[in-house]
Amino acid sequence: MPTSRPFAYNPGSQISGTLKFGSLAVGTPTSGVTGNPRWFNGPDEELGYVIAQSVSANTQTVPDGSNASIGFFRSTALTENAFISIAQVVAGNQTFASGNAAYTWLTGNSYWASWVPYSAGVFKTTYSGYFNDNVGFFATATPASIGGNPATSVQTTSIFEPAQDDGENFSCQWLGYFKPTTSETYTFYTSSDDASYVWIGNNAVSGFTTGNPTVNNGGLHGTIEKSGTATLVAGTYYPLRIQFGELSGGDVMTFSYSTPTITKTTNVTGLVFYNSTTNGF
Ligand SMILES: [Ca+2]
Ligand SMILES: [Ca+2]
Repeated sequence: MPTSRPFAYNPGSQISGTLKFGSLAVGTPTSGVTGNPRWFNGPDEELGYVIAQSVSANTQTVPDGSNASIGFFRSTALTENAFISIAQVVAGNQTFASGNAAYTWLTGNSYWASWVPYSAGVFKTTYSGYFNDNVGFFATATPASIGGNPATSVQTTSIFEPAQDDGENFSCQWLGYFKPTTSETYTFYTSSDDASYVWIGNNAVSGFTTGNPTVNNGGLHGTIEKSGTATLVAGTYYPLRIQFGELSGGDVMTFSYSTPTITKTTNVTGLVFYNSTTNGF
């Protein structure tokens, strides 16, 4: 996710290259926007969930002392409860049972929110061709059903490429979020043949390279397990990207995790989510 993004008051038709929510224009994903209408950077989304609203009559005071027609709210933490708390204030002290329920109300009432409509599971796409440790491969590769790998699928209980030989020269990418149940250091593992990588956190969305993965299990090899760690906060949705590829011979990818209080397991039930609008983040 971007750390902040540009907003403008736009009661007119949608501005090319932006999203329109009620009378708000929202720049996407991170690029600054210049020219008319006047654009404002929203609050840093790494620090909390952001809600933006249009303010009629140009009465929202902004830091330079002028007035604007946009106002922002930001939750105190990147957790579901913190988002619900601020959404309930914005909605006039309504009670929301979940972040998704709050998001539905907000977007239905012309607010923009950085909350994602989370659905259970991670979204897996399988592609023709071996990515060969080129993390940009997936952006232009062609989805295909290969062996036991559907072209697209959602994995909710474990994240894997089947241990059987599913063919040659293909790659898989998984996109979504990992929401830990505990605040501690998580160790993530992939056991793969051939290369695999895991990114947890904002690098998973943009800026991911073979130099900054949480788990680096790159290169051509038979089944090898590699691991890496990340210090996580309970209840936070961390962006998750996993890449894997098979050149020839055996093929498998198994994802697992452990912590000082959780025995190593492949079971991610209830811990992984994806945005079903984008099939990713
Ligand atoms: Ca194979
Ligand atoms: Ca292989």
